[in-house]
Amino acid sequence: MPKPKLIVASTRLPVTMTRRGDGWQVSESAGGLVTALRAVNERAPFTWLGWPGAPVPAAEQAAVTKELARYGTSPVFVGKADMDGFYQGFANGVLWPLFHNMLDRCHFDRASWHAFRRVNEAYADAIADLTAPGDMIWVHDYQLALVPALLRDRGLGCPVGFFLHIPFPSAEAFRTMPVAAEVLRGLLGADLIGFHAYEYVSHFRMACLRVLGVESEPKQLRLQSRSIRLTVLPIGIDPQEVRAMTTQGEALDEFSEVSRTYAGKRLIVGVDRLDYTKGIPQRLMAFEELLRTRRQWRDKVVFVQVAAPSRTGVADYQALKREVDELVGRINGRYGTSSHTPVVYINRNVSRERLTGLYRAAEIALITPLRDGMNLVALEYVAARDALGGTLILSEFTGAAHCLPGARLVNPYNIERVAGVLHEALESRGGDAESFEHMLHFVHENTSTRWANMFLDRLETVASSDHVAERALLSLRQPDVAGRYANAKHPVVFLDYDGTLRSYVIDPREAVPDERILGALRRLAEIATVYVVSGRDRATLEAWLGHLPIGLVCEHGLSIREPGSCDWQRRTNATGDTLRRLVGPVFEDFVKRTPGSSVEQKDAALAWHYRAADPEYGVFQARELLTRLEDLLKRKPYRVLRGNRVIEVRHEEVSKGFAIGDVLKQRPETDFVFCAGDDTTDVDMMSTIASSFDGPNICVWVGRPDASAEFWRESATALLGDLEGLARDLQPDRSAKPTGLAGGRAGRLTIVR
Ligand code: ADQ
Repeated sequence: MPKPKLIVASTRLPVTMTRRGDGWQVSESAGGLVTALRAVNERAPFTWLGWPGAPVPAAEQAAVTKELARYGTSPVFVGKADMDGFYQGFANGVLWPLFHNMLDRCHFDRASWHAFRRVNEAYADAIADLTAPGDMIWVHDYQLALVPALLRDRGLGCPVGFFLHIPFPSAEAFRTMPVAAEVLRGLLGADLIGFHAYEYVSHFRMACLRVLGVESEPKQLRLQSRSIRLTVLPIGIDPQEVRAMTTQGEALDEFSEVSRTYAGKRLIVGVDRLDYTKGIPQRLMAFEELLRTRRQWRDKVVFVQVAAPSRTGVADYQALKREVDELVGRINGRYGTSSHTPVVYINRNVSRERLTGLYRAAEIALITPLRDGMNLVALEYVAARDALGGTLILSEFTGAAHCLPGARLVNPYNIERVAGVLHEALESRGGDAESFEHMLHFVHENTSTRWANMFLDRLETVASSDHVAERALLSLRQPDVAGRYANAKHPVVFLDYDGTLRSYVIDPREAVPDERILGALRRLAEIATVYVVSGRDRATLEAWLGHLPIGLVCEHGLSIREPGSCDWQRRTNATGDTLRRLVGPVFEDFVKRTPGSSVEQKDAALAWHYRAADPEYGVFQARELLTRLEDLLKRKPYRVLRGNRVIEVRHEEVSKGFAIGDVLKQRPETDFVFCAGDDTTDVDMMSTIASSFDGPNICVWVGRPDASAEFWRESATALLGDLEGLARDLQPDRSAKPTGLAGGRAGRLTIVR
């Protein structure tokens, strides 16, 4: 069996293909992610999947793929038009400004959104092609936000991690996006989502609640059939590499040149991509304000701002470049002299070595983005200054501000205050050594290697906490498995519906069975007695599956409709009367206290719905109600079920386990049972089979391994493949065609407990 591998996906590859004459040239790039993942390669080699940097004609794709494989990378080929819509149009024209809280810069258009979807699908296809069961997938950043769910759609059951490198905006901002729900659903395909700061997690949770009505806890979000872990993991850098750089080559040259050129002057540095989120104009204005209001610094301070050109084809970025050029001209015009230029503006890429030398020469770093996921420059500055110490003036709106309390935090919009803090920093020569020491400690502890390893450890934990090792992935081809039903003449199949037969959807009304599900059930019903055992009500099951020759169990086991019959039989005498007397007043009290909530009276259950209540307040009230019910129902024969924005109380006899126990009692000839489920209510079915059926059986958990079932399957789609296989493999026994109860007659169930 091939070894499980890691697949990393990001928009760009760590190498870029450029056309040279008839062929292609590969150049390696060194971004923060490349550094971070270098160490991962030492842990286990991985394949890095992404766009090679240029459109590649179909005829040359095989050669390019082969070349890229030499670098451990694999290409996703995307045409120019789609790439434009995906990258410039939606990713950078909508998600980038929106996630940085800059709503007025969002330019939403449907065509770009469609291109975004198509490119995310191309990534999901490419990943699915490379993946084998047991592999792990790590998807990076907002451009690939839809990939996790698209991987689930393709039936992949491997652990999928997603890391968001930029902030997550407040729910209020997020929900203005016309496709907010689709983007969230895309992300929720992941098993683990990483953020730089807790603030982003809390925004994300609020967006899930407000946009999708999905509740969560600080560290996880439970969907019907699986959990998504949320983790705060600020990225780091490689401080040892920076430290080593400072003592040699270009970094040392730059340090010496800058120190010589500005000898006797006080040096402030700013380094960014030229992006409107980085707050460069506001920063220049703050520096201007310093020179205007504190004359003593006018010929003594030099501010070196490096701004790497970025997204140069986009109008907003061109306007920003003009604005910065003008501001630099204005400040130098006003405060420059023949022997002194206050702002040195470098509008190009500078090598990492040169940047390190520059950081090291500057006693103050002015890093004031309006919003920034983390900000690596802040960390690089601290690492480069090392034992020299220094002052870091940092925007409070960066992820780094959450980790570097030794920095002087500022609001970049408050120009006068930033100027004031600059003044204080210049006054207190050398900065505060203790504060700097704290920051240096953080930078050396929280390295990029540690970041990547911790993320992967957590992703592995997600997989192993689900007992992957103990539970086997179902394969009908295995002799031990196939042997269990090879001679079965009276097989019975119990299938949960949501999350088991039909993959998870956020709005339960959308979970209509498709042709493949209906076909599989129909074929299986020709040779086995099939029951769909669901929490859904009668009407829904009848509407969706009522025309098939299968049995239906509704409301978690309240009533059964036998195969071939149109009548529903109620399984228990338990009525809702006692329950209404006991729990009704409490529910009514909560309805009064929670505007928008309501009570639903079911046959043998009572439910409190709060979907229409304020999402946040609803969750709060639900927690209170659960505590009240726990007290009230102690030692009483009732069970509390927590569903999607509903709390339901029902008699304990109303359970899927009791229901299938009754079916099996009525069908003593049963010689094989197949059972599949995916949520807590299905555990009861598995326990009933374990305790009261001693023939051969196969119990399968869908979505992940679970202690209650011997086997597991990655997804509903994968299970469907098994059901189709089962329908082919089972030996039909026409004489025992199971249309009803034993004897082939649609009988009536009258089971009273
Ligand atoms: P960026 O927005 O690119 O990253 P940042 O974290 O500051 O922002 O990283 C920039 C990198 O580019 C740094 O390593 C810096 O040294 C380098 N750089 C900047 N200017 C340069 C220049 N003129 N020449 C050469 N190199 C230059 C996104 C998010 C961040 C998050 C990172 C990592 O927006 O918030 O910190 O991803 O998760």
